[in-house]
Parts: sequence; structure tokens; C-alpha cells
Amino acid sequence: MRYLTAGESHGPQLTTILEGLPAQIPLLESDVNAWLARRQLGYGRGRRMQIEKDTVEFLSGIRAGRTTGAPITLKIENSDHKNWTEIMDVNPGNEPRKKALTAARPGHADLVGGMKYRHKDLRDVLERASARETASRVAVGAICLKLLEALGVEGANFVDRLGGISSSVPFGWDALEIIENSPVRCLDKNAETQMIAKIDHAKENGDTLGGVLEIRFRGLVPGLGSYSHWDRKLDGRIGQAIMATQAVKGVEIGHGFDNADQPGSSVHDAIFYRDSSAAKGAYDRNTNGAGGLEAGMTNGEELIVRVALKPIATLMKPLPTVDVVTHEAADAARERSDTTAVPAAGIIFQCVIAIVLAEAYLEKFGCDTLPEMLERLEEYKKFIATY
Ligand code: EPS
Repeated sequence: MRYLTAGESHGPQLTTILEGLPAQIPLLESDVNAWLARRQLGYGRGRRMQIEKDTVEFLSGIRAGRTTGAPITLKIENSDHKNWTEIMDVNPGNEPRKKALTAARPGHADLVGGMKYRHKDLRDVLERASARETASRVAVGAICLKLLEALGVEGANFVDRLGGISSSVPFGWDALEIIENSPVRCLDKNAETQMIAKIDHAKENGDTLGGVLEIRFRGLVPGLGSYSHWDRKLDGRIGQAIMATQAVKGVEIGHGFDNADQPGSSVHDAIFYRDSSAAKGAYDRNTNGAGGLEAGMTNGEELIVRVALKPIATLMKPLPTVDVVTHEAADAARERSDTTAVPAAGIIFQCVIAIVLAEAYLEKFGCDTLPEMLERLEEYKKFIATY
């Protein structure tokens, strides 16, 4: 399975092609729209989210509410484009264009992207580098979440830290509604209040905030991915998918960084043999220090991925920079932006991890139709139940 995304933040639309998805997966545009809407939420989001009401249009690969096995084309319109038609005009003209950006923003693609592609109007860089592109990956991920749901896999995402404020309430699958109803997708009401105050304070000071998110998946069968070659290892593939998302500066499986300070005897998960109807068979563990992955493969325990999101690079109280045309010292450009995108980022990460997990299921159980995958999955579960 593979996908390509294209489109700029203020161009006409985001276009995505997803190829290699099995046929017979029930799928409606509303299944994708629910996730696109969640991506737009979150306390601290910028004014763009009042302009867009992101929805997808299926242009191929779907008929009568199910996938056909043909490539799926996804269209997400940029409502804001009508205000940018002159600036984004594909034809020559209107030079010098309005909203040209030459005061490179520290922490963004602006300066290095301008060097790499020989642009002096750094809008040619930021339009594609923008986090707007994550809407395309959420659309693909939402489709993969539908496939995973049919295969008995469920995901969750929540904010563990925001602006240095930590949640102290442990995650539970019975708390999904609390997360959904929290403006910062946090389980801890006290922390939530402090996070919101910190976001308000950052906004008043023209600053931005980052944070740490946790994404979980349960119901995964053991043996997805492989130890046999570096590019088959699931931790590596999840790591790439997450690190390739805007504003990510760190990723860990389980509490990888804390575990690095602990002795092996308190990190590795002892194995027991118990009757179990779970997807993982009879081999069981009382702990999950491995975060659901061992040697690049799912081990049947919950997959736990933690992500460090940098504070958004566009500051309303800008840092010093250099104008790439005059080479004069300047204040960095102030583009419309978010104070924080941390709450929304969990939605994006759950989707990009779902893409990797869906690929792993296709590798192990075939990729023509969902019914065949389900037959092979049941046969595999029977095998591991008595392994
Ligand atoms: C975003 C779209 C962008 C930004 C933001 C999030 O839209 P606009 O540039 O028109 O405001 O609001 O992107 C960034 C903060 C960034 O640095 O790229 C989105 O759709 O998520």
C-alpha cells in the first residue's frame, strides 16, 4: 500500500492518491470527515480553523460505500483559496506578489528551503511545508483506521504534557470520552486547567507551546513487522511516519527514554502462559515495558508511542532573523498560526501510525479483499492460541 499527497496550504485543494488498499472495505466520506473535523479542534488552534471545515471528496476507488481495490483519490478543498487566488496563481503575473515572505522564520522550512530550491519569495517554501498537509495524512489514516477496526484493532491518543505541564491521570480505555471532551485532549482535569491558562499566557506573549503526546493501539496480533531486515522493523517504520510529521522532534516506543536509565530486570516483560481469548494467544505479560514491540514486531501487548512536538515556529513576538533579499537583520515574518497544535497532533499521529499498522496487516494477511484477510487472520489466531 502506498500514498502520495500534493497541494499547498492556500492552493485550490489537497490531493491524495492511496493505492493498494484491499477491496470490500465499507467506507463512506463521513468516516474520513469525522477525523478531519477532529484534526481541526484543540484549544490554541489558529484562525485558519474558523475558515476551513475540512471534508473529503472520494474521486475514485470507492463505489456503493465500499472500496473496489482500485486507487482511491481524495480531494480536500481549501476554502481559504478564494482569498489567495492572485497570490497562488499558477500563471506568471501579479509580480511582485503580495504576501511575499523574505524574513525567514527560525524553526520553519523558510531559510533552508529557500536555499535548496533557489526561492527568494519563501512563500514558495512555506505553502508546501505548512502543517496544512497533515489533513491529507489524516484522510489516509482515517481510511486505514476503518480497515484496522474491521480487523479488531482500536486506537487512542491523548496529551501527556503541554507547555511543561504534565497529566498525572493514567490512561484507561474507559476514559476515551473524557479525552474527547477535553479542549486539550487531556485526562487530568487539573492539568487541563493549567494547560489552558498556559496557552492563554503564551498567546498574550506572542509565544507558542509544544508538548508530549501518547498514542495507543490494542487488539494487535503478535508478529506484525519483522526482525529479519531493518526496513521491516515496525518501530523503525512507525518512527519514520511520526518523525516525518510537521513539528515532531522526538519519538519513543513505550517509555524508551526513561527505561534507558533502568536495569533490564525492571524493564523487560516476564512471560507467562495463561488461557486467554485475546488476539495475542496464551502467552501473557504483567507489564509492558516494551511498549508492544519487541525486535521490530508487535508482541500482542498494547502499542504505546510517545511523541515530542516542538512549539510552533511562527511567533507573534518574532525572533531575530535575516531578510534573504537584503541580508539585513529583520524580525521573523508573522504568518497566521496556532499558539499550540499539541491537542490536534494526537489525531494526526494516531492516523499516521494507523497507516503503518494497516500496511503491516496487508503484508501478513494479504491485500486483495477484506474477507480474505479476515479468514487468514482467524486462521493465524487459531495457530497462536496453541503455539
Ligand atoms: C494549519 C494550517 C495553516 C496554519 C497552521 C495549521 O494555515 P494558515 O497558514 O492559512 O494559517 O494555521 O500551520 C502552521 C502553524 C504551520 O506552521 O504550518 C493546519 O491546517 O493544520
